[in-house]
Amino acid sequence: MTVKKKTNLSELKEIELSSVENVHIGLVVAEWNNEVTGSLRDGALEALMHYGISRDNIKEVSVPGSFELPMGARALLKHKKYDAIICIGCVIKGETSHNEYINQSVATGLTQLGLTSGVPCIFGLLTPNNMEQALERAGGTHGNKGVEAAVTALSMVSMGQSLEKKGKSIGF
Ligand code: RBF
Repeated sequence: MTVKKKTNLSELKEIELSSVENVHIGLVVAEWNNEVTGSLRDGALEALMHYGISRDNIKEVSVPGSFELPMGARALLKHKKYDAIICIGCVIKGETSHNEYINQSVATGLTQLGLTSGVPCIFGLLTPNNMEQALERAGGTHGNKGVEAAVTALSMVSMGQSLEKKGKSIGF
């Protein structure tokens, strides 16, 4: 299934970024439900480029499933090069409770990585009840959550930059 409704990038909020040419973003994409994660990835890439991030400054890696997203993020963090890491996955609720374990561990893992590294690790994980709900959020009637993940990543980079500037101005 192709992306049904594209998010209108021109309607995205303004984000103040200094030296945008020096901003590096890591993107970790889970292969499970790749019809969905592929659309989320495309949305994230389009949004990043809308804000002026060069394609050369975006490093993309794929991991087998969403459970591996924190490990993918950690592998990128080791390079100490990225200003934010966007993690994209889709865990569809099934007949068993696997989804609860995966979703919880991704949330905990990304929270820990972000807090310990100081690099925002963005939770771009869809947790729908079925494929229909997933597609609605991957370019369908509920927009594209990959775009939102990219906006969140750059908003956090901007927040970090603004604090650095303030620090300098008062002489620390
Ligand atoms: N990974 C996903 O990204 N989305 C899923 O919907 C998903 N469903 C799974 C269901 C079961 C029963 C299992 C065992 C794994 C599932 N995975 C899913 C894969 C998981 O994220 C991980 O790759 C594997 O468990 C190996 O660590």
